[in-house]
Amino acid sequence: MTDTPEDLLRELRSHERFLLTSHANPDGDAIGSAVGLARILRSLGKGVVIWNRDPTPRVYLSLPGSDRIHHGEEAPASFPDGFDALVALECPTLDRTGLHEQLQNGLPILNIDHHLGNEQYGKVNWVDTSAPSLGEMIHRLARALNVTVDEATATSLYLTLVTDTGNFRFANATSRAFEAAAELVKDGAQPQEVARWLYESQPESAVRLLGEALQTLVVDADGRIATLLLTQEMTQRAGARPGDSEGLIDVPRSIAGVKAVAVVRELGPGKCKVSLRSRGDLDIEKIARAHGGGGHRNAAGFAFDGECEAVRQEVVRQLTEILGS
Ligand SMILES: [Mn+2]
Repeated sequence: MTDTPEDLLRELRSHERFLLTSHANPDGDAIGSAVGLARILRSLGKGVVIWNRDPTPRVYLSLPGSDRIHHGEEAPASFPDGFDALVALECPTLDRTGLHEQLQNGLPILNIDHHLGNEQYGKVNWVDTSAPSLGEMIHRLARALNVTVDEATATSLYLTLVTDTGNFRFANATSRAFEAAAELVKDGAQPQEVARWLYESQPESAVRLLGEALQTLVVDADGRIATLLLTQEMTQRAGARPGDSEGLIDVPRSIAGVKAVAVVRELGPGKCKVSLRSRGDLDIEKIARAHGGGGHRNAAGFAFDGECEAVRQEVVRQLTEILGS
């Protein structure tokens, strides 16, 4: 565990107007960490605007404050002149924001992340790859800043632990994850509410999309690799909207004996995005990194040009290679 760096605390105390951003296609950790940090900084009297390139997935919109996140390629009002610092959350490179060009404007960048391979692109960099979620780091930051964590902030940060640890099932469900969760519940986090948002608020289209995707299930390598495809045609048939495929990857992952899972998502003609998950020591991050993507040892993703089925076969080939025989 790395201590909250003094230089980061100094930067946070000395600036007044913060722009917070996170990665494209934000997940629960990206949203919960940003909303939590925004509340912490506001409680210190600072001005904060959150700007993500992509909209907040529907499942997280119940989180108080998530509806105030600015999204799109266009900058929020008074950016950059009305700001004096930029905080990048969960981004191993500034590229991952999808707003790289807009964010190159001379504002000091405070880089807070828990991904392997972070490129330390900030004026200040706090990267702790052993943190179970970025929200756990934000929780520690709140303590270092002597901020009292209120109920809404605690719930935001608790949500990051639930989503990044797969509901406390993944390898990162460490004692630190449970300790942070216990502290946050003491501070007023509402686990039942979070569970209802995440697991009992599915739109019909998401369930229909799951039905479409499951028909493409292929299991390879003697039952060790499971893959799904998600084409634009399937998305249209299900009437699905962005965010409806969140959590889809956990379904093939639930098959007994499966060590690695891939979902190949068609973004446009000849353009795909590959999401990978693995169990145990199997490091799929290196595959993602070789293709210009990134992530963690057990969860990573990257963009790949090609037709879906061809991309699937290539991904299966590479997964088979790292699995060995
Ligand atoms: Mn994370």
